[in-house]
Amino acid sequence: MFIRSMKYYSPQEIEPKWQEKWFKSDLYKASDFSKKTKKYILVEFPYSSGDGLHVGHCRSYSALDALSRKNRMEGFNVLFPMGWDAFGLPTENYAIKTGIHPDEVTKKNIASFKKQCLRIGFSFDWSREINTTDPDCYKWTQWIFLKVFEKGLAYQAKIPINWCPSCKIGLANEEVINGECERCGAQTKRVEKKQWMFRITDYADRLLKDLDKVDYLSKIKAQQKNWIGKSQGVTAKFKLVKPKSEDKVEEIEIFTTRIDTIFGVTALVVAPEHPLVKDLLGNKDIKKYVSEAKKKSELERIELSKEKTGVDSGLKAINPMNNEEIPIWIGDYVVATYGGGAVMVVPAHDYRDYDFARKYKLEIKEVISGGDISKKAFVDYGKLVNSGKFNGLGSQEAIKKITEDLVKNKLGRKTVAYKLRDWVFSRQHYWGEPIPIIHCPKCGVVPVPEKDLPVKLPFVKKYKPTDTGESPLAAVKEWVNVKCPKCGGQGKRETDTMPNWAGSNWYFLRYLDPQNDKEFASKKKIVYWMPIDLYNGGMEHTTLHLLYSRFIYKVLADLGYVKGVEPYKKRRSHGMVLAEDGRKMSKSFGNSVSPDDIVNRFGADTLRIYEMFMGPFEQAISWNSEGVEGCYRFLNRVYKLCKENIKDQKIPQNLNNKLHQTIKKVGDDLEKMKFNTAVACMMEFINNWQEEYLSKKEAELFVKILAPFAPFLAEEVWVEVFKNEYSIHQQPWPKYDKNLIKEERIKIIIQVNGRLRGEIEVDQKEANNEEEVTKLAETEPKVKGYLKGKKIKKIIFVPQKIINFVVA
Ligand code: ANZ
Ligand code: ZN
Repeated sequence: MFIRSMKYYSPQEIEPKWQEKWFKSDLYKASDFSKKTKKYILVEFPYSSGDGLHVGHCRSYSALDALSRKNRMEGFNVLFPMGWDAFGLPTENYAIKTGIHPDEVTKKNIASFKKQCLRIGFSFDWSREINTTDPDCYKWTQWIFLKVFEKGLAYQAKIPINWCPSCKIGLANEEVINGECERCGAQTKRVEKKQWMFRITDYADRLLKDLDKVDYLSKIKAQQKNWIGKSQGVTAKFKLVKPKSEDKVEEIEIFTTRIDTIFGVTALVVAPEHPLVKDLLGNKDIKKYVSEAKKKSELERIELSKEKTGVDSGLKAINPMNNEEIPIWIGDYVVATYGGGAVMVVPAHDYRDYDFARKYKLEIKEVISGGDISKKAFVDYGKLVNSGKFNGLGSQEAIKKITEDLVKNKLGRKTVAYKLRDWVFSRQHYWGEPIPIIHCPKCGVVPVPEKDLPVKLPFVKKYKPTDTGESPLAAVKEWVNVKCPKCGGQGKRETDTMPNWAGSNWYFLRYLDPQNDKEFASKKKIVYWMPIDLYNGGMEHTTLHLLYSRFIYKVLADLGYVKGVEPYKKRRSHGMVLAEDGRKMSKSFGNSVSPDDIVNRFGADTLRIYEMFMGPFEQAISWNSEGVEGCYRFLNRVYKLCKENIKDQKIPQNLNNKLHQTIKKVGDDLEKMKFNTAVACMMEFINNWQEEYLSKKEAELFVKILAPFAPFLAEEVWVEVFKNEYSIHQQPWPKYDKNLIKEERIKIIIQVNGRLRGEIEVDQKEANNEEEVTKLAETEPKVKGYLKGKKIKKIIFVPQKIINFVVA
């Protein structure tokens, strides 16, 4: 009803028309090796789930599309590609539920995502579209696996995974809540499984250092640094008291960043997985404690707010600095895989240790002065006390001295610890890239020869996970049994598949040369296009995807396949789009907004403008229906003005100034990714235009800067209303007249006790700023005399007009 009442603007008529024409005329094709300056703008490709495009995707795509369009108009050779991340669990689960093959599900989902993208008019170069489940594409994902393997960075290891016996899948730590499967609520188990691992930890230092070479949002850099988690510290050895001759363990190595507190150690705590514990399982309490700990995920165990638990091992150790005997406990807040899996407990100076000591009545011994340890742990640096010959030293100095002592006596060494773990690279699922490895009883692990790639995923009827935890591929005998490429004997294929991250590790390289069947991309094209000038994606991908893909890029760089050592010059993130009720949009809350719905009712341009206008790009914002309608009204008015408020006459000076200021601000804001203020500025401009007329030439300038935001409407006006040649999106970006962008100066009257005593001129913005105006008015020579020696009792300020000092 709302739409029918609109006399002029009909997105339903104009949008399909231009969508088709743009697509047919390849308007947004990027050209390899063009002399123009290249710009590679990338948005994260979507996981092509059955839910379709989300308004969150549209926020990122609309904004980066606007920037791409503007850069094209400025004469850059812009590459703005799109593809589909399509392997993974959601599709597999959907297939299991419905009985439709994942391949079919994927094809259907991709078709509908693409249709949505086309409807919204994103200027992707569709000739470069990729799909990670296409064998021509995953051939190269497998090839990269082989390169990682050849470089010695892929290995197999038995590691514990979270296993849900009901879903029969391995879960990531994040998917286990209080020991239960997030999907079905069943108790999960920790089971050991042989997995493929990538040695990303070998690259930890470079992944950290090279952050200096890139321009990422500072919170993104901070998150990457935290995730890598580099800690400089000391490994110290604590000898066991009177080890029995058959005991294998004679000493315990602990990692600490606070060796200055070593005189305050009142216990050691080892992880339940520590080798020492194996020999103690005869004790019922210990056995019970260890098996309980195994149920918890790592994340739960280290959660700071959780109560710390432990059990006394009965063993004792000796403090290497003062030879005191201390008890050894077993506690699950100690992580097995970090710093040796054992800690020295200093209750007086560490929060976790403090809680632990309070609970189990361990001694709390102050060795750093400055706090009140009867109340809580004092964790800052300070002066040493109760520390023998080190008393009086500051923490930093003491760390140096004590470390030297330990090193000299072979009781310790300097250590760098990283939080980063090697990357588990296998999944026991069907819907992923097969790992290109053959196991041979004679030759062991044999890589599939490059000429035999891709190892195609076999078509099967049953892709449910198996009871044994093996991938469903294990049941496909004809596929599994294969000749060993080395000796020709009977071998078996690896049946694990790659994780969902595998395709997204390198997909941005495939866009450069998507049809190449000799290389993942030609070196010449890589040299021309890389690095990516701007990469936008969700904050939730900051630590995993971003880190993984940087790692793979470095491996490829070390092997000479790519240019530079960092794939992304600049990384930005958009905030989430929340539902109108402020919650996350979700099917179960029934509060989702569908982009299709908005396009049906208001058109794609309204959706785009609204998503850019809704708020600062990097902030999470709730959807607001009134805001959508407001944007629709804006576009209506633009259309109407373009038809009605055009006159061939000289444009009023004020309006002309405003126009050029708008051109400048919209351009600047786009570069700074301040999309919301760019839209606001155009809205303000049409308020001015509303009361006046523009010549067609001037109106065209405005329509050009609107084009990146509302490409359909702008094209319609450009071609059908102004009768110009197709297409507005190939017009040069307008230049503003420098002389016209100077802000008008505003006159402000200065009064003292209500009498006119002077005046000042200030910029438009300053004229609203009481503090600024007061400062200028007080120091105005003519006014100064009237204020001298007087006390200002009150200031009355009327923005843009008057300031009155009331004095006594
Ligand atoms: C004694 C101590 C005294 C510590 C003190 C801190 C303060 P970051 O900075 O995160 O590296 N730690 C060492 N290994 C651990 C493990 N496997 N699981 C759990 N905690 C472990 O933290 C280093 C600190 O974390 C180490 O320094 C150790 O506690 C603990 F007043 O040692 B500290
Ligand atoms: Zn063999």
